[in-house]
Amino acid sequence: RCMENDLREAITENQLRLYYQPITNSEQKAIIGYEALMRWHHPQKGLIMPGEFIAIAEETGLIHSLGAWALYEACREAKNWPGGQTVSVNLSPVQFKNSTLIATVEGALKASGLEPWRLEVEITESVLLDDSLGNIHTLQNLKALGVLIALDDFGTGYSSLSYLRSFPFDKIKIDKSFISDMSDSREALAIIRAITGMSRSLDIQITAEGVENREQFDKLKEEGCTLFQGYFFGRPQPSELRLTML
Ligand code: G
Ligand code: G
Ligand code: MN
Ligand code: NA
Repeated sequence: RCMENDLREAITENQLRLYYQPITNSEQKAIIGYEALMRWHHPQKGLIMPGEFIAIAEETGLIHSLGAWALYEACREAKNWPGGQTVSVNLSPVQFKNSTLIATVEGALKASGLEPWRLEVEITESVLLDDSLGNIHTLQNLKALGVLIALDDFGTGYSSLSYLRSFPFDKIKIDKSFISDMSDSREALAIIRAITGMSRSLDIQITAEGVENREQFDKLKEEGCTLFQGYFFGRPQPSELRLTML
């Protein structure tokens, strides 16, 4: 497996980078956080996106070292941000189900000195499909460390909404497909409304992902989204080039 060997080398040869995409509040005045998105600077092939290597990393188990690296690196870089913004790190389901996760998150916080409330982990709702006690324990252990927990790509999985009751997530991120379809799909808009309506009664913050224009931004504000992320505000960039003002 050529890709597998290359990926192994990516870790040891320092070819991985995190790019940071800004997340803003509804006043659109402040950047309150960044999502860390992994990039691979391959010495021959150039820039490789996570869509091309995360699945292989999961199949081969390399995701454990990749994921641990991302947690340590994100905390280390965020510690240097004068604005004190949060940093959101995506967790693979494989990582989430692994017993070493809590120690890894704790290690990243300790090594960097980052305050735990400045780290947010993002998990996809598909992780919670089985609704098992193990999931709840993992979420509780993360919570006990003081980190924030976001439910990512919301609306794309089998939204069994019952788990929103079993565990208090800090944020829900509406999948970008609903935002891109919102203007010509009544169904997409209806789902956005259902999510924001529910969030109001559960007191959970809603992030709209993939906001690409002013029209979408205005509409989503009107619908009650409170946090926004997308190319309209800024693209993912290396830490030193990240957008710091809107
Ligand atoms: O920018 P984008 O192409 O970066 O990301 C594509 C997908 O890859 C997203 O679904 C994102 O959640 C995932 N991804 C990006 N970075 C990471 C990472 O560090 N860990 C994991 N597990 N997934 C990531
Ligand atoms: O982890 P998640 O699946 O949410 O990752 C977000 C993905 O969405 C990343 O691949 C990121 O690069 C991408 N993204 C962020 N903003 C936009 C946007 O405005 N439009 C589109 N099409 N993709 C976006
Ligand atoms: Mn994400
Ligand atoms: Na998402």
